[in-house]
Amino acid sequence: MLGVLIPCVQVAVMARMSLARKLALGSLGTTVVGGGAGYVMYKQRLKDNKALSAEEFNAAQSKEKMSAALAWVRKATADPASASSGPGLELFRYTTCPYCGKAKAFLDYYGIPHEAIEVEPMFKSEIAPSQYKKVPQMRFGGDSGSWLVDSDLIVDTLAEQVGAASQLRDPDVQKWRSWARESLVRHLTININKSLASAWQGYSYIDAFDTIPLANKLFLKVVGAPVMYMVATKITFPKLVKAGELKESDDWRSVLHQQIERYVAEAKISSGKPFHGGSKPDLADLDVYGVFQSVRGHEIYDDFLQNTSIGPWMARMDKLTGKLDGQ
Ligand SMILES: N[C@@H](CCC(=O)N[C@@H](CS)C(=O)NCC(=O)O)C(=O)O
Repeated sequence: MLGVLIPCVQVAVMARMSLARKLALGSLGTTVVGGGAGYVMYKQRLKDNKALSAEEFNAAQSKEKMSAALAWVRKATADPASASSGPGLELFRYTTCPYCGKAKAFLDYYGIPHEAIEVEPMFKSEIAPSQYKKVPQMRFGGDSGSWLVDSDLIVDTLAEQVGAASQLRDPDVQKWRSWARESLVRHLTININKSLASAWQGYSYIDAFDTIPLANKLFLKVVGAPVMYMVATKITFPKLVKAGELKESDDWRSVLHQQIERYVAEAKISSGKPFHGGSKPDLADLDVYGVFQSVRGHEIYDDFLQNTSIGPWMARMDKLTGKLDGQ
């Protein structure tokens, strides 16, 4: 609320100033107020989000319901015609969440029928019935159904059902999965939130969702963009420096390009192999692709398609996950 009210005050004060001063003061005011209010909320959310682990939550689900749901996943992938009589699978996600992208890429690639439900990030009412507070979350069987949460636990559990279990023990697949989840997510985060304008653009995706009220959309941008800017520059960036993945003086965009080229080179995609997995994508390809999808539509996505050699792989992945069919 505070973050929405104060910009209205700013507008009145700024009416007499030059355009340049208005812009400078406006963005400073939005950063300070939105960022300040948002940072308090952010700290509280971190606490709430940690209250229950994904493992504890998954373990508390009905074993019978879960094994029936997993049997349906096995049947649906082996015999797609049988899938319509299933329990109904919902994937609760934020479009811009890289972990949600991993779960979505898996479901799309294996053709597991599901409904993707956009969670409104401020109040998260869509996942209110669940005690676990982060996304992605999967629910089989509607209101009285059972939940499976956390992208790695979702992919690992479903991989066992679709004949990809051996990949979970392949060190090279696991190496790239953890690169996607840790390095790639962080490099994208700092690049996307490098400036307030870029962080704001990162929130523009919500404009496409009629389910999210206008006031929430504005609130999310005014509060969310400065928070993401602060998190990226004050938390994520120092973590990357500490991990030796970036130097203080480096250009963040060039380092992102180098990271992407590492995947292309080491997965041998540049030397004619279509995927890390060979002729078909494996779990490494799916996780990497899923993380990339969280920034699809942002300027950065077009930038790395143009300025690295990931493009042909991305196009092949788009085709196999049905992205080109408008999903
Ligand atoms: N380890 C989890 C991480 C999930 C996660 O951090 N999701 C973020 C969105 S990208 C989230 O839900 N944050 C809590 C919030 O928005 O309140 C996974 O892989 O699923």
